Parts: sequence; structure tokens; C-alpha cells
Amino acid sequence: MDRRKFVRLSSLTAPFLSIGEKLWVREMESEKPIVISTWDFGKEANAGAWNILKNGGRALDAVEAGVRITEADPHNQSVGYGGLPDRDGRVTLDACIMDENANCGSVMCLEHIKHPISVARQVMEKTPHIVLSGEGALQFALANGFKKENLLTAESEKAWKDWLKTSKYDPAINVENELYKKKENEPVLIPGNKENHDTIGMVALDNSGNLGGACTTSGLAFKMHGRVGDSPIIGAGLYVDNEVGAATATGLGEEVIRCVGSHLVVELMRQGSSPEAACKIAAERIAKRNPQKARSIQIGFLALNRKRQYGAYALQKGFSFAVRSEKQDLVLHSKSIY
Ligand code: SD4
Repeated sequence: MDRRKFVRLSSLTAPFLSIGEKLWVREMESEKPIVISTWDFGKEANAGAWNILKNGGRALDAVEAGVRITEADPHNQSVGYGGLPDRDGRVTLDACIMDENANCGSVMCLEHIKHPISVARQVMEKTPHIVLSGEGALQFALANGFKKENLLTAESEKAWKDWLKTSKYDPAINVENELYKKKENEPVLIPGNKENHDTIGMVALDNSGNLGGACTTSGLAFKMHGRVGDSPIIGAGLYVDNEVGAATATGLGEEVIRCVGSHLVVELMRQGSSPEAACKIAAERIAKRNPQKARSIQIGFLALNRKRQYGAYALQKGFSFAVRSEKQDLVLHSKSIY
């Protein structure tokens, strides 16, 4: 029996229910929407999602609307418009979206379109496929009314030109203000490294008890042209299972793909782990495989279960996430292994 039917029926039969059943009804009746997303700027994106959730809207609509705010922000240099380009100076975007029925859509290495998340949604809704990439994704977007735009802002072009001076290809993602480097088996803190994580992953639970998720990024700055990270890969950068919960990831995508991170987190929740514990086990798995590498990169997992519990865990300090519900509008800092 679904939640609504149960609540409707139980309001008629409430006098005859056991105490346990009554508590469960109260719990279900008080079920309110919630949305969580990666990094501090998730707060602004959550506000967009919340406008839909608070009016009884669908989680899928909420996460799409939420991450579109980040995609349109020229100051966020790793999502959508204003994203840092690849090493050839091209802004290539990755995004995916997933609903409560395991419908999903994804675009990889999409150029010139400001809102890849909405193209991903149309791939999901209008095609028999899940993923469109590169030129094909662009053709599909243009055929479906999206506008071709220049996404390279002056700021990002300048950063690329500065990078070209050395062209040092070092696709590691750093950590906030400090990078651990192994020296004689001891981690050494090197101050001054700037955080450059900006991917937004967002998952939400709506008033009807359905989950949805979205993830969108321009990926690693100055990557090889054609490089695709975890963010548009269902199971890696994002996973939603309406029976259990949803998870998303940020950080060095290659390592997230290797462990199919978001799917792993959801499956751990299925086996009984809390969201935070599931994220921790997934991060530990990455750290265990290659501890030396794990010390020099960042990966953060973020998860929500059907009971509206949420949690996060990262390899390094500095991973923040934003939470919005009727009673909460917060930015929290995740725990980390190192
Ligand atoms: C990627 N996971 O392309 C993305 C990058 C990212 O914060 O999350 N940056 O690998």
C-alpha cells in the first residue's frame, strides 16, 4: 500500500490502530520534502529546488530547477556557463538526471548549451536512450530548441591562457587550503592551495515520498578534450533508488567511476548503513585501494535515504554540503578520512 493510501485509510481507522501503527502514521503524515546538494553554493541551488518542493512539486522538477541556478552562474568555474575549458580552450559539459522510476538521462562532453541538465532530462523523456555525447548531444539540444551560446567567459579564458603558459597536465583535484603530500611516510600540509571543486550534485525527496537527483559539471579544468568524468555516469556521479535513497559524488571522477561510487553508497544504505556511514565506507574503499593517491585528491559523497536522513563523507577536509527542508537551511561540513 502506498503512503497516501495508508495515511488516508488510517485517518479513518486511527481509533483502531495499535500505538506502534499510530506512531508510524504520525511519522508518515509529517513527512516533508527535503533537498541536499554539494558545496556551499548548493544553498542557492537548494532555494530554487525548495520553491518547487514546498508547493508539493516533484523531486525531479526540483533538482532540475535547482542545479540550473548553478549552471547559469558565470562565477562558478566548474559548472555550466563560465566553466573552465578543456586544454584546447573548449567548455565541455557533463550532466545527468534520474527519477523515482529509474528513468534517467545524460549528456557527456556537450558544448555551447548553458543548461546541460535540461538536455539530459529531454534525452530521458524524448529518446529511447540514456546517454548522448558530444556532437550528437549538441545536435539533439539544438533540434529541441536549446540556444547555441558561447560559454567561455573572459575570466575562464584568462585562467586557460594562464594555464597554457606551463600547460602542466595534472588532473588531480585539490583540497581546500591544504594539500597532503607524502614525505618520508608523513603527510605534510602545504598551505595555499585553492579549492576548485564546483560540481553540483543534488538529491531530493518530495511530498509524495519520491526521490530525484541531478548532477552537472564542466569537469576537470584543462582536461583532455573528450574526457568524461563521473558526473554524467549513472551509478558513478549520481544514483537514485526510490526504495532506498539517493546519492551523488564530487571530486576526482576517475576514482568515483572506479568504484561506481553513488550506486555503492545507495546499495550500502540498502544493506542498513546510515547515509553518513555509507558515504564513509565508499570513501574508505577508495582510500584503501591507493592510500598515497587518496591523500592528494578530493572526493566527497552525499546521500539521502527515504527516512529523510542525510549524510556525507569525504577523503579530505573541506567538503561542504547544503540542506534545505521546512525547518533547515544550512551549509554543513562533512567529516573526512584525512
Ligand atoms: C569530474 N567529478 O569531472 C567531476 C569534477 C568535480 O568538483 O566534481 N569537481 O571528475
